[in-house]
Amino acid sequence: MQRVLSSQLAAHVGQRVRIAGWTHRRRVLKSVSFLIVRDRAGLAQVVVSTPGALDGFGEETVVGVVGTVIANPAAPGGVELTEPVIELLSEPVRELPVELFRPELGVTLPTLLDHAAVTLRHPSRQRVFELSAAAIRGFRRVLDAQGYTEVCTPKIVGSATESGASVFKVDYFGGTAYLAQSPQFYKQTMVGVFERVYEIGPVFRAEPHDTSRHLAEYVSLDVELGFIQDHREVMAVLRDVVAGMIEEAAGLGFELPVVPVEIPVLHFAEALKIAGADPGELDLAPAHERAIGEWGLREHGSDFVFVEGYPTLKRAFYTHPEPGQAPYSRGFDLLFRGLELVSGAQRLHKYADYVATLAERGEDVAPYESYLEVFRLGMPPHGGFAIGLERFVMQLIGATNIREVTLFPRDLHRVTP
Ligand code: AMO
Repeated sequence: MQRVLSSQLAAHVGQRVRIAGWTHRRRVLKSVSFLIVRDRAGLAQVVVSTPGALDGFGEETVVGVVGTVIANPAAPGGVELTEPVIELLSEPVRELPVELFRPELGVTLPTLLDHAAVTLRHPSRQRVFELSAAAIRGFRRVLDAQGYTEVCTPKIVGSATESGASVFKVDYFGGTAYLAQSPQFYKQTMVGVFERVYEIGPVFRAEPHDTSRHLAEYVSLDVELGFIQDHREVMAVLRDVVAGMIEEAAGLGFELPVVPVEIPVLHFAEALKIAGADPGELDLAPAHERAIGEWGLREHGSDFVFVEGYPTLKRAFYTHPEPGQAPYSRGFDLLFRGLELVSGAQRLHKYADYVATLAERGEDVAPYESYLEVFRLGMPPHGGFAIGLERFVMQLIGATNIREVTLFPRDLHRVTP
């Protein structure tokens, strides 16, 4: 008999059907017992009248149940299965590290993560990752519609790309390679082929910070596009992409913010003033970002604020300076509820500018030769950005720690499960 999902039972009243899933809860009463089966679509109630029939079916045991569907307004979904024949599909489960049938898991973060493969089964945990999946779908949908090509670039690479962020070294057949901190160089290079590209993939940062917003491995949603006038064009694409990601999450039961058609934009110098920071600061500290987030909400009713014109020297070497406005660049960040969600910029596109900027920073050109080749061979003005997926979900649901929205987080202290 073909399997029916819990959410489809209402369409089968009066019929015999087969469901399958995990024993979410077993309630043994005197005259009748209930087996609540959880599948990917939700919960189904099975009524058992034979005494002892549920012996051995501890919570999380995998079962198949053939039964007759009858209406019962008190049951989940308004229906239940009666006259069941229950089949044990997997070994009975003995001791669980957590009680998954409770509406709230109510465990500490270390317990949640130590037993991630099991705690993720809890409906409240599943929803978070359905939200991640929806965000990825929205990202793809908007860019596919605008003529972008999805690319998959290598994650084992020959050089670091993000000065400032640390890099993992790997032994590569006896030589040294690195885990990619970003698809930055490759996505720029691919503008020379496809004009507009995006990539969804893991990136690796040997983060020495033990914070609630940093991971050693996260999912980067990268975009790069050619033939732009300036970074403002890139910011407009980003606005549409974020709106699409949020739109796709509608219907999942989360309260979602509105992305204004015009996201407020602050110049870096103005942002320092609003945040009450020292005018000589070269970057925004987390407290400054929070103050700017509050400003956006107060002055514009917006959860999103763009900051543009970050000082060139504080941004990666490929960032385009703002002509005639030293020390400022065409680099920007998008803050979401007071946290940096996205970094982006117009890039340099002339070989000579790369050589000059690397020299200014006291860096050798040699390690970058294979990346820089393309800039001698005709590259249009271009720019792009990268959204941190986990940061996006974290801010969207108001999680206090990025690890809560990561399936299997990697950080200073954790590489398993
Ligand atoms: P950046 O290094 O600012 O820029 O990263 C882009 C976005 O990625 C997220 N992020 C992180 N998320 C979790 N853990 C971390 N350790 C972490 N580090 C960064 C943030 C951040 O805004 N190549 C550029 C992007 C570009 O210019 O296109 C880059 O990687 O949300």
